[in-house]
Amino acid sequence: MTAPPRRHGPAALDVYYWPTPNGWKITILLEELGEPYNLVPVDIRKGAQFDPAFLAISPNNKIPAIVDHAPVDGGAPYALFESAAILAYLAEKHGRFLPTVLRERHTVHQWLAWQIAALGPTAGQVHHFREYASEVIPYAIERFTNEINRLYGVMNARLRDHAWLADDYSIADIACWVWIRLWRHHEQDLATFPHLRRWFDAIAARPAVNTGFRAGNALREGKPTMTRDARNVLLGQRVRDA
Ligand SMILES: N[C@@H](CCC(=O)N[C@@H](CS)C(=O)NCC(=O)O)C(=O)O
Repeated sequence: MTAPPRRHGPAALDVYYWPTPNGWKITILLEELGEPYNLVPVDIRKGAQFDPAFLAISPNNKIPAIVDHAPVDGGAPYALFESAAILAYLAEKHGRFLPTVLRERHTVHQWLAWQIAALGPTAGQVHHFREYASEVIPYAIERFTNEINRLYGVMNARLRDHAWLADDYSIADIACWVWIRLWRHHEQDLATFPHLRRWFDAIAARPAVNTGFRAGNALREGKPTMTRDARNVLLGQRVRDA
C-alpha cells in the first residue's frame, strides 16, 4: 500500500498548482467557496510534474490536482486530478455552483464537458501554433483560429438570452472564463461577441475571481510559463514508463 500524501500546510486541502488557465479554475472556485487551501507549486517548466510523488496523485503529469485531507465522507485523504472533476467535487462538497435539480445540474455538466472537450483543447492548439511552434504552419494556424472563432460564436449565441452558460453562475462559467480571458492570444475581438463580452465582464468583476486568478501568479516571477527551458520539458513528451 502506498503512503497517503502528506498535508502541505494548515488547511485541509492541498492544491497542486501552477498559474495557468486550468490551475486558475480551482483557485477561483475555492475563493468563491471561501474554502482555505494550501498551494503546492508544481513548476511544470522544470519538470516537477514528473516527480513520482506528484504522479501518484496525478498520473497524467498535469496540474491541477487536489488532495482533500478532510473529505466530507470522513474517509482517508481523497486525491483527484482533471480540473472538471475537481470543480464538480468541490462544488458538490459545498452545495454551491452545481445545482442539485437534475436538469440544471446536467446543463452545468454539459457546458463543463464542452469546455474540457472543445474550448480548452482548441485554445491549446491556437496557443501552440501561434506562439510556441518551432515553425510557422499557416494551415494549422488558420484551422485552429477558425475553430476557436466558431466556439466563441457558440458561447455568444448561448449567452444572447441567458445570463450564464447554465441557469445560474456555476463551475461551467468559471471553467470557460479562464480561457476566454486569453482572447487576445486567440486573435479574437470580444467587441464582435457582445453577449460573450457582457458575460466576461460580469465574471471579471467578481472579487473572488480576481483573488483566485492572482493566487499563485508570484510563482512565475513575472515570466511566461513557456520559457525556452520549458519548451524542452513541455513539448514533445512521449511515453516515459509504459
Ligand atoms: N484536461 C486537463 C488539462 C490539464 C493541463 O493541460 N495542465 C497543464 C497546465 S494548464 C499541465 O500541467 N501541463 C504539464 C505537462 O503537460 O507536462 C485538466 O483540465 O485538468
